[in-house]
Amino acid sequence: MKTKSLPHDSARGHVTGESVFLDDRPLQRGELHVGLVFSPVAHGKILSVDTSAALALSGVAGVFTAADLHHNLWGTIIQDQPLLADKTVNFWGEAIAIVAAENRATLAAAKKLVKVEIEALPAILSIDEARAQEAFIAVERTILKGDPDTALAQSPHRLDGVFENKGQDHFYLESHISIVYPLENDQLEVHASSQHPTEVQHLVSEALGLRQSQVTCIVKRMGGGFGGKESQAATFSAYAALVAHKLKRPARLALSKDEDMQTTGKRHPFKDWYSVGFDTEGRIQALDVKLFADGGAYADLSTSILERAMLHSDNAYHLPNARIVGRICRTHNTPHTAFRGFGGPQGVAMIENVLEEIAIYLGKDALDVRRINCYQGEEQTTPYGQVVVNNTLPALFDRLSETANYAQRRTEIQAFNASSQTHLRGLALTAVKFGISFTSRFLNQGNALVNIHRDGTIQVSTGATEMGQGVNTKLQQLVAEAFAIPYQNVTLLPTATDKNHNTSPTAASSGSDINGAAVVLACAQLQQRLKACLLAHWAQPVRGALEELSITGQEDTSQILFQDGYLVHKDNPEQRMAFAEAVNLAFFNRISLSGYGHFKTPIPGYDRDAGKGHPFLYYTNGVAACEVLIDRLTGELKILRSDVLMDLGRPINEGIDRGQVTGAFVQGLGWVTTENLVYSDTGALLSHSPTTYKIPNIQDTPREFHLELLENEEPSNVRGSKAVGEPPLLLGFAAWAAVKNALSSTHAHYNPPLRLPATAEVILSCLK
Ligand code: MTE
Ligand code: QUE
Ligand code: MOS
Repeated sequence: MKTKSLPHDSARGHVTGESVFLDDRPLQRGELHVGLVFSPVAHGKILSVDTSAALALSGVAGVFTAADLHHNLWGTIIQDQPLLADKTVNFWGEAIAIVAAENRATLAAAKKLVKVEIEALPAILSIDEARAQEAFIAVERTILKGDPDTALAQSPHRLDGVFENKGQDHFYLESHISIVYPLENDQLEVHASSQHPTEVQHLVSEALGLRQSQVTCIVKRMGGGFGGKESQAATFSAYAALVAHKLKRPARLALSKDEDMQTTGKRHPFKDWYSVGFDTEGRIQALDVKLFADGGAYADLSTSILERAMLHSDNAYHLPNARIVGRICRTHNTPHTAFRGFGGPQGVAMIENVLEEIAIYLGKDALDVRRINCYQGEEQTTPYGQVVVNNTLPALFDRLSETANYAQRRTEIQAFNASSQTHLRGLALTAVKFGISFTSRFLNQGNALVNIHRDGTIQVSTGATEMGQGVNTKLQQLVAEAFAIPYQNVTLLPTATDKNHNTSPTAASSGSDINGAAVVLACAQLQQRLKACLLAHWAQPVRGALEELSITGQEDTSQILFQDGYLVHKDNPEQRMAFAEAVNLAFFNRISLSGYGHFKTPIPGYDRDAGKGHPFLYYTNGVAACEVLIDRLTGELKILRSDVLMDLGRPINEGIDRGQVTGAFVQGLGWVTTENLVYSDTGALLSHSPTTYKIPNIQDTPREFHLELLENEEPSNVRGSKAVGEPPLLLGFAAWAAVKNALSSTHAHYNPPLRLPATAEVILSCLK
């Protein structure tokens, strides 16, 4: 089988039900069911918490509050959030108490018996209110390039505007869950559905006052993460761990879908104020923009998310002069968190909307405006000072406008819109240039353990967690290719902090990059040892009874290759040894068959105080064209056709990458069109189930979908590949731009005040 499109290692298991998710683990003897008591107000003062009635209920094993924690403050970047609210509550759904019961029914009854007295206080629920009250988290950040004030004053044309985009729920199928087993000597075995096992380990140990070496976190797989299980998953493990540690019984905490949606963080809503100066062709001369993110009640990952939004405010377009200012609003919403794109989509939506508006203002085709602003050549510099090299953007634009038949369809759409009384069509082609690497340099490292067994099969473990994105399959392929053995002989182990420690979250699309590179390093050590061992054996095949091969690791072994299950002399294919035989040769000569690789991404990094630097190893680029149909009477939207073209370098597994592009693109479509989070005026989420929160279903996907990958190779990354997980989500914005294009087509220079998401209701209100 060609390994290029080897099926996802869970493909069969997910369909047959064989794949084990956390809640599939059988209950242990004495295992407790754990649940949380949540704040029923967005902001308030806690007057009292009375647990006596709950504790008195038969079948209740324990009720815990803030005072039971050794350390009650957490936060991935800034420690500002209590695990259990103590004096005040700052968002609707904030956890106040933990209840542990013998069964689910008792748990549900006991949660209702915990009496919390709260004096409600006025709540800040929007970016506007937070700005009015100057409620912010962390400091204001600025990226400055050139002289935007002068350039703006000297530009022939100028537009000023406000752009608003709303949040998005992760809608993973598996809600937050954790199971904790108490072991001897106060050790804990923590099973988590988390993208960041190391953070789980660290938070559990800190919250309970244990040493980090007493806590092991294991992640077999997640039923989806999408960023929602990057930071916040750790808290649910801490709650379950408290119960397991205090009561010395296994403890399981599983949120219901409604609890999960109501209480956990979402994609950050943003509101941006911009001024843009441009010439008569639409070429941008200066951009001056202020981005405001709704961070919610606590910092969570907001500072890094805002940073990525600011670093993507250029997207694929060269800005000769720019001022990009960012600020996080402190509101009484749930603390918002990582979500596929990590602020990138919010930055990109802002600039793509600006380009659409420039086109409307000048009466030009938006593709022409985008094409002349797109980064050209190999020397142009981003606002933060990184030079854009290996730039495939112009080629992507030019190829997709051809293959999607853009010009001809534009003419047809104009004719259609001129003739139809009931419908409007729109077309847009947007781009993505997504920076790959964490913008905090220390996160760009990974480690891998590769163990070869005596029958020639291999077990591999890294810090990468499997959430459906297929990282295990990619790592399996890298190992199988390194030794030229069948992929079936390579097994990926569950991620666990006792095998791979100090790991980064599987995030920033760099899971396969970083862990893949670490795996390749570990394999290289083993390759070198096996080859050196074989050379020594060939040099002296007959030895005395106690003579042992010895190797230094420095031997020149370049004449030996791994081919088709053998180690082969490159000049003499007759001279060869089967892989498993070579493994045994090494074993009997007491040579280590375990490889450990540590990789760090070779980048200088980003100085956030200066707003300058070289944060990214490379960019993943792509373009998408979307054609939409709007019902003028109802505002209803259909996506008629989407064409996606991406530069993913030389994919490790093309099938998995195509799946990632398709899934991310559709998730992006949901964000920009139907996924509408509706809150009560007191800050409770009303749309907290699939009946009220509309994610795309099969009917909402494009009727016609074309996906092509550009042939390329990324010289700086593992095996020439490029990261794929997040970037295609940002291409879903093409649908939004197409809606704006359709709405604007009814009157010359009409700039519809379209918000994001463009729900049917919003579309209807913009029809002129
Ligand atoms: N694909 C699936 N099926 N499920 C997920 O939860 N998460 C996305 C993306 N693709 C996700 C997914 C996000 S937010 C990221 S950062 C990457 O996968 C992480 O994995 P990678 O770095 O290995 O690509
Ligand atoms: C992209 C990301 C992350 C990021 C930066 C990115 C991310 C993440 C962090 C982060 C930053 C500081 C910390 C920390 C984590 O930064 O996922 O623990 O102290 O967690 O550009 O996806
Ligand atoms: Mo992905 S938002 O970086 O977990």
